[in-house]
Amino acid sequence: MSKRVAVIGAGPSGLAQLRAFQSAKNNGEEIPEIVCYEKQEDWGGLWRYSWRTGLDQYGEPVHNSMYRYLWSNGPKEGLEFADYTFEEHFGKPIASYPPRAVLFDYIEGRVKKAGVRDWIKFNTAVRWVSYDEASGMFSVSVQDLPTGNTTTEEFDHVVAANGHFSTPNVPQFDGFDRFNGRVLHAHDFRDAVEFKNQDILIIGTSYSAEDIGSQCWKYGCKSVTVSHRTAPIGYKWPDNWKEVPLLEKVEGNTCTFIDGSTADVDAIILCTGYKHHFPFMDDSLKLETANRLATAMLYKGVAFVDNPKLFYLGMQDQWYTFNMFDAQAWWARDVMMGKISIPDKAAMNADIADREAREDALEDDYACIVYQGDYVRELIAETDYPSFDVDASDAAFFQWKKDKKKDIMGFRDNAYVSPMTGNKAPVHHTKWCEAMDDTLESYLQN
Ligand code: FAD
Ligand code: NA7
Repeated sequence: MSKRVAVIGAGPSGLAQLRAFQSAKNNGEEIPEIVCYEKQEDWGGLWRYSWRTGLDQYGEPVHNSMYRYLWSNGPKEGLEFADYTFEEHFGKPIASYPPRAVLFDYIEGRVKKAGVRDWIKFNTAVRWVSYDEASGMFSVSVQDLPTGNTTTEEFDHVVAANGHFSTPNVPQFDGFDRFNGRVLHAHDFRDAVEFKNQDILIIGTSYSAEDIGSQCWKYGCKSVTVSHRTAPIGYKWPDNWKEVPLLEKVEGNTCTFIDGSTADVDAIILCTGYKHHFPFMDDSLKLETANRLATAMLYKGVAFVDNPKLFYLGMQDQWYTFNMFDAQAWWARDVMMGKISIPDKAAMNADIADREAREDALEDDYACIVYQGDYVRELIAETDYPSFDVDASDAAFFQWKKDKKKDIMGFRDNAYVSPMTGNKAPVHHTKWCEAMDDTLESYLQN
């Protein structure tokens, strides 16, 4: 097979694509030549922690949005790889909410075993992707960051796996330019200890708001105020935590909210989400979508309708993560290898409209979980990705939602059943609130 495939990014989605091809190769199939471009010096995407913020040593925007002390925000039983279980990697069952370093180790374990590192060009940023109708090929221009040299190569297919939680959405509020403390976006948040003994204001009500607030609380901030645009989060928060309507203005250190109430704070953290950002894509190839379960422009949530030789992985809002990226990568692989055919454009657009309508009709988070679980099931049924008990993953997510409602600062102390092995995770040795050491060595102790 003389085809060539470019994969952009070596985070969980890009690595899923490499593993999908390597698995076909292992089964004796002839696979295309794969070149994966990764702008960082190592793999793992967001799970590879970096202390840097702003621009990196090459003047490149820092990709990392994760912070120190981050533990999985959902149970690991919802994200487990079907072809490489936690038990296989760690040699024993482990607790349900692993810290970042533990999940990085797990992600890395699978691709180390697969032996795909040589397919990746590290420190290489993709600068431009265009498509030539006449030749039917993509041109991919990349820059080697250490030398600055730019080169261009031709590919039959491109897989964009560059993530969408890296370019911050940064609204502005009146008085920010005169605020006497630090204003930062979640993307630049690194260490909760910085906010010890401080009163902090968080804007936003989703995962980053919840978790960064909880981190700051755990590591000793004086108070947390969370400002919402749509609705409060509504958990039973600790006494020094309150929820207020949207921020109206800031004068000195005093924040005034739209109901007229005020709070004096030392720092403001914008947990206002991220943008799908593809500065390297020609306009005709650029994905434009909201952060939702049914992405616009993507047939089966993966193939770009205007040019289905191009695939986007992991561009959905995410309940399911690693095993959803796998389902997408195996499906995209089989399209590229001619095992799955792409219908005409009208049928692809009908597929997207149907997914959007079904998402719009969902009534609550539980329905969203089932919707995305069904999507994973749909894709894996079309490939040889090991099928697994998606209902059991849904069940772990359901229980997680209930556990959060019961005790928002204690939900990570619970344990769930693996959909892959059927084994229940052990309860972690230390309560999340008291576990200050989040190293892999500490987490794995019995
Ligand atoms: P990423 O992990 O973002 O990887 C993309 C890769 O592409 C990066 O390595 C990047 O360097 C590379 N890249 C980007 N642009 C270029 C370019 N131009 N050229 C070359 N390479 C490029 N998920 C969970 O399951 N559990 C969690 O607890 C969880 N916590 C999260 C916490 C935070 C703060 C954030 C932001 C996300 C979290 N997620 C979590 C979701 C996360 O999106 C996924 O787990 C996963 O990292 C997505 O993988 P990805 O490969 O699609 O993207
Ligand atoms: P999300 O889940 O996209 O949430 C963004 C939040 O920001 C959400 O609560 C929005 O409120 C709020 N938002 C966005 N713009 C504004 C403005 N202008 N004013 C006030 N509030 C605003 O992003 P997260 O960072 O929390 O999570 C991203 C991923 O990181 C996630 O998958 C996790 O795994 C970790 P809204 O509800 O729209 O009113």
